[in-house]
Amino acid sequence: MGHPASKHSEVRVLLLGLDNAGKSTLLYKLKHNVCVGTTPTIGFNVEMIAARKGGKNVALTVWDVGGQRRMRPHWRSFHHDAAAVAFVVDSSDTGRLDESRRELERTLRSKHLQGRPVVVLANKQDVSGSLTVTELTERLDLAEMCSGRDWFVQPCSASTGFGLEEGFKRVARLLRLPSEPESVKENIRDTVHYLKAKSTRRA
Ligand SMILES: Nc1nc2c(ncn2[C@@H]2O[C@H](COP(=O)(O)OP(=O)(O)O)[C@@H](O)[C@H]2O)c(=O)[nH]1
Ligand SMILES: [Mg+2]
Repeated sequence: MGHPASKHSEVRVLLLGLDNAGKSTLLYKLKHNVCVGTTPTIGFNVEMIAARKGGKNVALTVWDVGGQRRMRPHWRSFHHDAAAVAFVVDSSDTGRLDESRRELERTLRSKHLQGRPVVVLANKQDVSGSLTVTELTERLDLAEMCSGRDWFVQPCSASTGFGLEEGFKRVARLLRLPSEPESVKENIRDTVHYLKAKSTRRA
């Protein structure tokens, strides 16, 4: 359960991808278009984005920690309570697709990210000759890599802003709010207590 006074849930989204994919540009663009607040931090960028989910307000804190080599030892703590992964790919850089695929594969192996949804942001769609969503999906072998979790490929351009809002709406749609599994657990616990109490009374 969230804090009773809090009107919205806050969930962490990891913004990952190779260097030069466009993560910083994308976050900057989001900040100026759809962002509700910003927290200056050391060693990484984070922006808070307002979203809606199931009639509720959700604040997505989007963490860009990828480019920082010295942050790598801390990645696990970032993975720990991440609700979703937004993975940025430079769709115009076919030469680095294999590297991108390996990076995503490595990320998804993290035990903290099991079952978490992935939205691949097929960035730089404004560049002529960039790969389409279908081509990227095949070349990154996404169906295989993301089996067992929800995933989606969103075409976008961090330069123009095209597709960014849609991408994060998709993130909000696919993720599970932290309170969801907990309230299910609470329900189960309450039910077990109730049944136990009944059966003791009857015995
Ligand atoms: N044409 C184009 N260039 C982009 C786009 N997004 C980022 N870039 C450029 O790609 C380079 C790397 O972007 P940056 O945000 O620093 O990538 P990061 O290393 O992932 O943070 C910069 O020169 C950006 O201007 C895009 O959607 N279209
Ligand atoms: Mg950057």
